Parts: sequence; C-alpha cells; structure tokens
Amino acid sequence: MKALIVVDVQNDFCPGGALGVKDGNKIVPIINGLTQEFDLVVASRDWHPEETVHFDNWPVHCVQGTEGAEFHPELSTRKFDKVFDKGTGNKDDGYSAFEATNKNLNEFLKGKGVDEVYICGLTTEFCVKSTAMDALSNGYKTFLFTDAIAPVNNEPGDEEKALDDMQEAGVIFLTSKIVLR
Ligand code: VGL
Repeated sequence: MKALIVVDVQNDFCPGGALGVKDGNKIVPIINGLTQEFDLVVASRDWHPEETVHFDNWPVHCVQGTEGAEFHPELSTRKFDKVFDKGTGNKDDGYSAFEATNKNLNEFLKGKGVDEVYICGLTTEFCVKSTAMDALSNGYKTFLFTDAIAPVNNEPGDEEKALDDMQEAGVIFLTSKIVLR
C-alpha cells in the first residue's frame, strides 16, 4: 500500500508568506495532480502556538488559526484522508510530519497497511527532509517527488546538501512525470 504525504503547503511557506520560499506556489498544481493518483493521501501542517522556541530561529509563521497557517488556496485538499498538525507545543520545532501531535502518523500509516510513502511539499531542507528521514527510520520504502518540493536556501548549496543527505540515507528520487501524463 502506497501513501502520498503532502508536507506543509501553507500560505506562510509560499511567496508573500512570512517564510515564503521561491516557487513554493509552483508545486501546487503538480501536487494537485499527484493527489488524484494515490488511494491514500495525508497532509501535514506546521501549526505553531503564538510563542514558541521555534521562533527564536525563524520569523513568526504558521500560527494556529491564522491565514498564514492555512493551506495554499489553490491546493486541492479534497483527497486528504487526514491532516497531521505538528510544532504545536512551545518547545517543539515539529519539522517532521511524524512528530504530529493530533494523531500519530506512523500508527495511522501502519494501520492502513502502508509500506511505501511518497513525499512532496515544503520545504526541502527542513520539513520535507525530516519527514523523509523519519519515514526511512520507521521502515517505509521512501520516495521523493523532486519536482514537487522547494527549498528555503538560506545559504547557497543548502538544497543540494539536503538532497544528497536524503539520497545517501536511502530516499529514492522520482518526478511527477512517472505518475502524471
Ligand atoms: C519549515 C522552516 C521552518 C518547513 C518549518 O515546513 O520546512 N521550514 N519551519
């Protein structure tokens, strides 16, 4: 059983948002297509309290209940079977979707018989990478749609390093063309 994991496609990570990344919005139509091709689709949201140690390192973003925390308006959420909220505590970065606090993602996927996960979303070096690494440690065959992610690139080369780290760890890269035509 395969599952698509859509990581943090929220307004604050898209251009114009508090932590907007270049081309964050361009992956939305691709992800919309991908959601049609999977029988099981889960999404994560960065869902922070107003005050959290996480904001010592980042601009304030994705505060629970604010517009910035909403999914991108063009993201098709209809096929989402479940939304996982993370970073909800005030001492908790919550980079990985597997750290969700409203429901345990690993138990949810295992309960559905999932053995392969396909990851897309925002951002490459942080929540996408953490989610992919946790997926591997939880025993899933882990795939990454490299045309359906976007990096922060705080420093040039950050994206490349994150991709290298994931590939070395065993994440398998593919593009949406394999499933969309
Ligand atoms: C993220 C930076 C800070 C992410 C979250 O969703 O990748 N990046 N918080």
